[in-house]
Formats: sequence, structure tokens, C-alpha cells
Amino acid sequence: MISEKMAAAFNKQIKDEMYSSNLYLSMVAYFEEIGLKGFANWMRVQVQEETAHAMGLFDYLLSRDGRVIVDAIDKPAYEWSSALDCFEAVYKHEQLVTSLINNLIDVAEQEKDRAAVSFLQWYLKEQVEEEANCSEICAKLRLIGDDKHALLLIDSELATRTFVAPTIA
Ligand code: OFO
Repeated sequence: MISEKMAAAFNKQIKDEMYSSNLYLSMVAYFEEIGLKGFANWMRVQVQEETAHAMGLFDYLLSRDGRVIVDAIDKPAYEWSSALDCFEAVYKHEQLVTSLINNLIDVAEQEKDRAAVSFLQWYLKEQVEEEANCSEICAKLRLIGDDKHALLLIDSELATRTFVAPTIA
């Protein structure tokens, strides 16, 4: 059985992952609105990934006989000035999520919950990958500046992203 403190920390992270999912859903709407369907597709996959992350924590908490409490999610931002502005917000958000996962591992260590520490390693690795992916897209967008043709090439590239359900743990 998981400790109450640990269960509360897991519940908070479930909420934060669902916030990430909603933030990216808001970005889907933004990219659809400005006609960048490939960027919108990339964000649609991101929505699915974040929901899968939340469900991974949800199922893990249940497997440890912890009580899952679904919390309210704050309203995400919905306006950005450009694709770069939006992706810089993604990169910043992913860095925040990395710090949240680190905090969650700190709680697991304080609680001497080695099983949870081990489980959460997957999330740490995932954050390294996510930060690298958005940093790369930000770098490309900075490089192309105002070149609309190049922007459409990146849009075509991002249109090919597909969701692969992660195997968490
Ligand atoms: Fe859940 O990984 Fe990004 O936020």
C-alpha cells in the first residue's frame, strides 16, 4: 500500500499531466485556426501522449491500493503570436513538467518508496526526450525566421507524426 503523502503527490501529477493534455489541445485549436494542419497533428499526438502519461500514474496508484482523486484542471492559454511563440511555450512547459517529476521522485525518496522511485524513472527519461523534441522544433523555427515556404515544409514533416501508445514502467 502506498503512503497517503505519496498518493497525494501522484494525484497532483495526474492533474498536471491532464493539464498538459488540455494545454496541447488548446494548441491544436490554435494551429487549426491558422491553417497549419501538420503542427495541429503534432499537438493532437501530444494530447494523446499526455493522457497516456496521466493514465500510467492513475493505474499505478490503483495497483498500489492508493485512492485516485480526479481534480479540476486550470484553463490553459489559448493564444500565441506564431508557431515559434507556441513551441517556445511547449518547451518551457516541458521543462516545468521535468521539475514536477523530479519533485515527485523527491517525495518518493523521502517516503523511502523505492518501488515508486523505480516506476518514475520512465517519466524522467520521457521528459528528456520531450524536451529534446521541442527544443529541436524551436531551433528549426528560429532558423527559418519569416520564410513561409520553409514553415510549410516543417508543417508537412509534423503531419507525419503518429501516436504510439507508450509502455510505461
Ligand atoms: Fe507528460 O510528458 Fe510532457 O508534459
